[in-house]
Amino acid sequence: MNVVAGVLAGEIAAGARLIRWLEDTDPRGRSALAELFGRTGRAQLIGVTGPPGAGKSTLVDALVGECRRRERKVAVIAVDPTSPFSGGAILGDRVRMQRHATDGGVFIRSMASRGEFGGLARATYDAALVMDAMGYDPVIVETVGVGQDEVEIATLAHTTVVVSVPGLGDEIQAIKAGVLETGQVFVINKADRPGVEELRRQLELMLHLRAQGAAPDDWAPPLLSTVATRGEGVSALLDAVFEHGRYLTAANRFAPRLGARSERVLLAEFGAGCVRRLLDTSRSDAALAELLDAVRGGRIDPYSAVARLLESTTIATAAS
Ligand SMILES: Nc1nc2c(ncn2[C@@H]2O[C@H](COP(=O)(O)OP(=O)(O)OP(=O)(O)O)[C@@H](O)[C@H]2O)c(=O)[nH]1
Ligand SMILES: [Mg+2]
Repeated sequence: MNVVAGVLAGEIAAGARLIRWLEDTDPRGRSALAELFGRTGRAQLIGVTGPPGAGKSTLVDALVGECRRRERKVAVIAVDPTSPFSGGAILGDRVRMQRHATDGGVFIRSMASRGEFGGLARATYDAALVMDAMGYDPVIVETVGVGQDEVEIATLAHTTVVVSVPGLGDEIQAIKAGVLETGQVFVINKADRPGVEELRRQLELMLHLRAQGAAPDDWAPPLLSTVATRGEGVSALLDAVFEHGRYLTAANRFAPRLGARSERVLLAEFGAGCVRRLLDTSRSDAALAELLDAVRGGRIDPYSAVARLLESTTIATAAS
């Protein structure tokens, strides 16, 4: 099977294989992606984030159902909650998502947390590109809003849906600040629970404060409520999300979102590549090996060592 042709034809097996290659940093993945890249940039990437147990998966599942009713091909990236904050829920997610398992218009992928910093964000970016090239639109990414990786992923999305729930105490505190400031659609899930009014007041205040620093043509984030388990409010939520997609397109901000993301990937990958090369070089370069040894031995602080590296010709050769 030609993977590129398969992905462009929307074949799930081809897409799954390419995503696996990319996760494993198999060189075939990068070259296939290079061929596909021109066919990306169409899908609206929707991040769904919020505290553990907020009902994100239930909500995503309901959004998938709503997309299918509207005859949209929809993909989901579920970031495996391997963090201690939310153990165990992924199994439930899988069971719930099973009802879409035989529907070719739905493509669901789980991503496990990577050891390296930012690895999860990159794997998500890669998978989203593949799904986009396969013709899925929207692509929904579910993340638990607790870590830096999650904020990274939220900033990857065209539209970030911030889910909060009543009854956690200081609800606003449970949402990562970066996400609160950048979210485009706010939703109170579990609106069948007590405490909805208090939470609504908190969120309205936050949005009010945010609006004071906004330009007149900036998007005004709506505040909605849902009962995901019963599908209530889900259609209105999807409307709001698509409305934001149209806003971005009209304001010429749709493509730049992904472009900015690609630029960050470039810089991160370039940095990692330089470090790899530097370490390789250190095997044959005595001065460099000595400097690394001095840092390990505590004879020089790492910042001074970096300054020395940047001045030396070694790094210039290593990076070229
Ligand atoms: N009462 C009520 N319960 C809900 C609602 N939405 C989800 N739940 C329940 O809340 C629990 C957690 O739902 P999940 O969808 O797994 O939540 P999550 O945010 O994906 O959880 P993690 O991925 O572990 O962070 C489940 O038992 C759901 O049935 C709702 O609107 N009302
Ligand atoms: Mg979940």
